[in-house]
Amino acid sequence: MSAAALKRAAAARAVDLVQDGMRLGLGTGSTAAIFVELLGARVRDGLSVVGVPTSEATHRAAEAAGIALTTLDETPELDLTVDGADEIDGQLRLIKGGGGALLREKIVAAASRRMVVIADGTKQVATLGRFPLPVEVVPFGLGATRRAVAQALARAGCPGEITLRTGPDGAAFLTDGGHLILDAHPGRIPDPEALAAALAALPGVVEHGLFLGLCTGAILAADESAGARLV
Ligand code: ABF
Repeated sequence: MSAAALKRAAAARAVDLVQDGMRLGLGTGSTAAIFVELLGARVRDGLSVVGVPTSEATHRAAEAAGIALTTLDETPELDLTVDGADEIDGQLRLIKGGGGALLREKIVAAASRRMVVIADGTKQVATLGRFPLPVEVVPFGLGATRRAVAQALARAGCPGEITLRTGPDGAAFLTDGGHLILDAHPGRIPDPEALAAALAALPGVVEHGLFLGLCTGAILAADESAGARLV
C-alpha cells in the first residue's frame, strides 16, 4: 500500500468513531485532511456534527466539505479530536507541529475528552526526537529565546542544532498566530516530560510540539494489516 493509501485507511477508521451529535476537533496535515474529506461525505449523508478546526487551512477544507463549524468560545468542551502526528511512541506521546499548527492543535486536543491520532505506521517510534521538535516563539527577543531553548535541550540531556523555520519563499515561516517556529534537532529525547516542562517555563516560548498525556488512542495504518489497526 502507498503512504497515501495508508493515510486514507487510518482516516476511514477514524470516521467510524464519529457518532451523531459529536463535537469534534479537526486536525491539520495531509492525513487529517483526508479525515475531513471523508467526514464531509458522512455529513452529506445526514450525520450531524460540529467541528473546531485547528488551522486556517482546515477551516477552509471543513467549510468546503460542508461540516458545520464552531469555536472553543461557543463550544469549550469537545468529544473527540482526530489529528495527525509526526511521531508517536509506545506511551502515546507525540511530536506534532511539522505543519506549523501545533498551538491550535494542542489547545483543541486539551479541550477534548478523547484525542485519536491517525497516521501511517512509519510515524511510530521507540524514542521521540528523530523528527525535529517545533518550538513556537514570539518574534521579540528571538536570539535570547533561541539561546534559552538550546540550554533547555542541553539540560534535558538532548542537545542539538536549532534552526529557524522558513517557508517556500525563504522568508521566516509565520504560524496562524503570527509567531515563529524554531525546529530543534536533538535526535532523541530521553525524557520528554522534563524537556516539555523546561520549554514551557521559558519566556518567549508560546508552545512546543511535545504532546504528552493528550492522546488517548491511535490508528496507525501499516501494510501488514488489513488496512488500519487501532493501538
Ligand atoms: C499535523 O500535521 C501536525 O501536527 C503534524 O505535524 C502533521 C502530520 O501531517 P501528515 O498527516 O501530513 O503526516 O497533524
